[in-house]
Amino acid sequence: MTAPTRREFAAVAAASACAATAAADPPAPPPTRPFLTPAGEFRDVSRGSPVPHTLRGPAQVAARLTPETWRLELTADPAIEEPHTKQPASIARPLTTAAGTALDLTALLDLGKAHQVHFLKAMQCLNIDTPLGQGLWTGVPLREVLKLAGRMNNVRRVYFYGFHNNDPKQRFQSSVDYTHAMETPPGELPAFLAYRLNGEPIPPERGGPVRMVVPWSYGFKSIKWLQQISVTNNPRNTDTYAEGNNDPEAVLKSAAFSDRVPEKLPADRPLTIRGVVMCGPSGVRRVEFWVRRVEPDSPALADDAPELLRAPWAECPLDPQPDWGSVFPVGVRPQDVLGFDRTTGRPREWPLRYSVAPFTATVRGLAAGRYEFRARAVDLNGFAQPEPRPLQKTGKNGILVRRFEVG
Ligand SMILES: Nc1nc2c(c(=O)[nH]1)N[C@H]1C(S)=C(S)[C@@H](COP(=O)(O)O)O[C@H]1N2
Ligand SMILES: [Mo]
Repeated sequence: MTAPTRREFAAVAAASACAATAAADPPAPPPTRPFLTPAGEFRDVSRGSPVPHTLRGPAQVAARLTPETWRLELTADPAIEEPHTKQPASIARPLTTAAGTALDLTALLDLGKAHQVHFLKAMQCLNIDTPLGQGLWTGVPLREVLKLAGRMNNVRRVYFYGFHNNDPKQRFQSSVDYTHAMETPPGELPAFLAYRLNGEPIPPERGGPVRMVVPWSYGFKSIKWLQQISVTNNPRNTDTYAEGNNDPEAVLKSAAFSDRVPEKLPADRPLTIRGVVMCGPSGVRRVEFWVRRVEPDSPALADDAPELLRAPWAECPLDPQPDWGSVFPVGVRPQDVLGFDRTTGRPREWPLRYSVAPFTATVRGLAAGRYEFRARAVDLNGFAQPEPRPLQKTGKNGILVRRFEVG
């Protein structure tokens, strides 16, 4: 899928409008993106008919998608599978609407008073070639919610899903294994139930009132309109995305994503091309770029073409870190955000894991002609994008090609 995002459209339109109205002036460089994407400007990936976030009024109330009506059920999956799985999962205190024990938003926010976490995460779809948006997400770790159920037995995975019109065929489901849910290693981010995005309640389009956020994974694990958690002794991953030939345990790949560029650029001044680099668990050593001269009939270059592998890739600087005090919403101090140092209020590593950081390439001295721009990330293991996982169904990290003409 290559349809431009709303912001990319705006940037390209602004640049070409400027060129058309003032021929003597260079096209304005695309505006620098805000570090946090406003909730309404994320690219939306929502299944369903009708899509749950379009429900209004009584339909929204009936779906329990308002803050007052929202409930979370936490139950044990009774399934067994002879001969190997003889005992079903069990929990001491199920939370169900039938028994009046389901968790409501007030109770979840109360849990947040003791256990709330904030962190930056860029949402990325495994099947779309650029990240969807980056947010400051606030909520309660999944492990704290699971503890409410008391003693558990025979639990190997945690399945979860959101509202989907009570039509099982429309259910969009995901999961994590028990260990990932409960044992967050130091410095790692927990899977959590988010109730705020950029300091505001999560709007329906982004999965509010409550959304699961699984920091290390692609978007399909971050279930919107969360309403059901079911612990299971089924050892299998039954994620909806597995049905689409995706690796349902893929973790985010480190990858650079360059922005679209205007089709025509001036010859007499440096060109500025921006983008963002996603930081997966393998980190980002550097971002590099390469500009290739092409003719109208030049064949496309594969990501592993010898010409590309031997090309003179140049280091592309990351932008300076933003002024954190002004990036975060009122009431969120940088030192309280996971991944930030408790005393200095600065990120402990940069780029921050599971978030995107902007980069800017400056290209000088291009003669009139046609070109392709590419940027790629090199991770801390020395792998240059798309290695070590060129298989795109394990993580979207193809090298984006931006074509333009100079002069
Ligand atoms: N309930 C539900 N959750 C969902 C989806 C969905 O269709 N239904 N889509 C998933 C996919 S595939 C992605 S990539 C992200 C997209 O998040 P966004 O729409 O907030 O950008 O949500 C995920 N969560
Ligand atoms: Mo997705």
